[in-house]
Amino acid sequence: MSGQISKEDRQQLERWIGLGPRDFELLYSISRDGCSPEIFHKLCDNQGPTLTVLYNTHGSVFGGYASSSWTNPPKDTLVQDENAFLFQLRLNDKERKNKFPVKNSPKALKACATKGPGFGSNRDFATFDSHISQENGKFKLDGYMKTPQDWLDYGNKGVLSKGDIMNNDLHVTELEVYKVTEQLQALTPAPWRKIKEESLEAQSELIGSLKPCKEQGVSDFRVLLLGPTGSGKSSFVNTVRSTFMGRLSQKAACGLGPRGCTLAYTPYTVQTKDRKNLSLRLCDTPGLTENLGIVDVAFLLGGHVKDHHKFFAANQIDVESSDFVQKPQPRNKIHSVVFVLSVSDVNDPSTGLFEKLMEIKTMLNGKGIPYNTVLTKIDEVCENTEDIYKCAAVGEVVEKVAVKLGVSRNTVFPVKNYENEVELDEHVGALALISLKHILYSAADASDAESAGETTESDVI
Ligand SMILES: Nc1nc2c(ncn2[C@@H]2O[C@H](COP(=O)(O)OP(=O)(O)OP(=O)(O)O)[C@@H](O)[C@H]2O)c(=O)[nH]1
Ligand SMILES: [Mg+2]
Repeated sequence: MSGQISKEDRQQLERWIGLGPRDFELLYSISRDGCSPEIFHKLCDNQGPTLTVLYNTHGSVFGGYASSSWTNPPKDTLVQDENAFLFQLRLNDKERKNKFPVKNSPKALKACATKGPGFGSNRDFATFDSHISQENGKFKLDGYMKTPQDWLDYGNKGVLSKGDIMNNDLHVTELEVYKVTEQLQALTPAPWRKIKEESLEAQSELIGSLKPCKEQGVSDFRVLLLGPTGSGKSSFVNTVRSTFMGRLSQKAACGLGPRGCTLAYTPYTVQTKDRKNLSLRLCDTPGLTENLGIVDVAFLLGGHVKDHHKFFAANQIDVESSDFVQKPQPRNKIHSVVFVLSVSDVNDPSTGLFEKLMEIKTMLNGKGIPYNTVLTKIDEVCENTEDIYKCAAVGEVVEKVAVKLGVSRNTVFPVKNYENEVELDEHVGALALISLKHILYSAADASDAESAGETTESDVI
């Protein structure tokens, strides 16, 4: 549906029509097609139910619904319509919702080849009777509306004057006619997850406001990314960084190779467009099990591993080496863990990966460190990132991960990382931000609980 009518007004009209969800297809717009009876009839005749909506220069919105088709007889012809009604949605830019049902249904509509849409036998409401040009962005329509007390064929709201409906003024910026049809359920499957639509800016601002508890003397949440080689950990870092920076960032090296790409433990900062750091370090790690063993994960959680330490072939860090931090500061410890798994990791039964993840999960539960799962490469299941929450196959793979890890589904977040794109994509960004928001919510909860003395984290090893 294009056109000016808002979602809220459309929902109100659906309720007034009373036949369940409707689709509104814009057939005619005077600003787009010109104000002309001939064009109106050419575009709107024999289309079934239609909605005519006018927007006047005072910010008032009103019109009429016809469940019978418009036609183009040479002379004025009355058309029967039991379901027709006139309505108002706004007066002087303020919400004002009124429905005026037809009283005299055999005379509900007046059709004529030389006129625009008309309602009522003596034309309780007429739109236009000739070709009208646009002047300074408005059309001085030559129709009229009688005051509701004089309406013969439509409901009468008693005290309302025509000024109360349309300011007694048919200078309009727009007149639209929509075709109204049954909404096909198949076109709008119920989403497997409901998501509040929020702009990237609003989400970014909210995420930017999340900070660790002051009492702990820690300025950043350390978020540890764990997952097998090639699952998309480094790509997730780049995707989050790109979304905040407003341009593609390739800071973390990505790629596939026999030995994996990332070898060092690397905490990344995330900067906003105006170069302010978020209270966040996204800590990239080498591929779990191949290059990073469970004991090293425990060391990482406790803050015992120096930034940029290189792991290789799951060789455990030497606790005597200078890269091993004997007395970690609170700021080195991990506040939240993200299991980064790709769709194919979930479906690959051969690696023993999930056994390892369950071991780590037990460790995290013991330490009171929260964890979430980011499910990458979701484009392999659903090509269109806009449809992720409507795509049943994505819902299924999310459920599969949740069952395999023994976690609730609302801790598993499908994402598509930047990998082939050279420009930013708002849907890719939105998926990344939703996951990050919840990762930080859980880190903030744990941080609050710790400073309130609700957890007793035992020190690592
Ligand atoms: N199609 C698609 N490809 C992705 C996605 N995320 C990552 N990739 C690709 O997968 C490959 C591996 O991604 P990385 O981010 O390097 O994976 P990693 O988990 O950091 O791997 P290691 O550093 O080896 O442990 C790269 O070629 C990426 O371009 C995604 O969401 N969709
Ligand atoms: Mg990597």
